[in-house]
Amino acid sequence: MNRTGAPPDERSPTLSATEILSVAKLPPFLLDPLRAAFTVHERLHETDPAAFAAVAPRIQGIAASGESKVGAALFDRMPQLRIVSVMGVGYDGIDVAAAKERGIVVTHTPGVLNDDVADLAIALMLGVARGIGASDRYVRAGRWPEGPRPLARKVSGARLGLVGMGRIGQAIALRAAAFGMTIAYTARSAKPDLPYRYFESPRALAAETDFLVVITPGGAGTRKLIDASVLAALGPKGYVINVARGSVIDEAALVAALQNGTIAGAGLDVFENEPHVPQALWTMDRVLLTPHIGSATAETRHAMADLARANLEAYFAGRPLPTPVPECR
Ligand code: 8YV
Repeated sequence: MNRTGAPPDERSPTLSATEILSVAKLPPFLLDPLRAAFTVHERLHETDPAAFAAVAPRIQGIAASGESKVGAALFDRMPQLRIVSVMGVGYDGIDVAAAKERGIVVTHTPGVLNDDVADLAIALMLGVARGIGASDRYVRAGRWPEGPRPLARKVSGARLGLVGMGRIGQAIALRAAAFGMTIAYTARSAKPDLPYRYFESPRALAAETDFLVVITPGGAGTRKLIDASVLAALGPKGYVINVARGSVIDEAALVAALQNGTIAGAGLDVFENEPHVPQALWTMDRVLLTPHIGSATAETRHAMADLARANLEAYFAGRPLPTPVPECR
């Protein structure tokens, strides 16, 4: 028996009656506790539209991932929907304006993934500059006896340009400082408390940068922010690292810039049309590619799952939300 006198395995009657739709393939360490607390319909809108139509009028919460796309059309199927909890810091796939119009709050999981995403940005920067991927393939192909690999590019002491200086941007800057890098950034506005040089545009920043690291939110406001002109400003010795969203870079322009030698290389964790990566990049040694793994460690994904669940539970228990998105605060 627990403190309320109910058997320990009994769900709270209010919560268990609350119906939740998961709109993404969520990990078991989020889905299982959600199932224990709520009635969860797993991607029913995709797998069984008829069954979804029957339950949609009762659904009060959505559990989503950072890549989920949810907008007015889905909201309108669920008149009782009150909360969208995103397991991810990015929520550019959620139409927050449409949610707010319908009295739906949106929450996300900031903070807990800063270290991992910053670590991956550094790993991609070092990896592409030092040719880690290509070197690994060289050894595995038994080619070392042919001779040494071409000389690589030194990272320590180089110029880092951050596109975005939020929580994760600052975590990247701290790490880069330990590599003796000169750090500059662009963002919507200067952050005078930070000791880094501010540039008003990505193009101006790129012109003074060796490694341009993109870590700004996705969405309409940043779509194709990094275009052909920014890549041209970065120049033939410059590298692009993207750990933000594929939408922030004009991918066709990036592929062309890599093919033409307009820039030196790229380390990419995110793409315009995931999980599809332009085939032109597959064979290029001057790029390092990872499949959107910025936050993908066991420690961090568990922390994100706990926070995503805490937001849902707080909402339905009438407690303050731990981490609503800024527009819903
Ligand atoms: C994950 C992400 O891909 O946090 C984000 O914005 O893109 C990622 O951490 C995803 O959201 C995990 O559910």
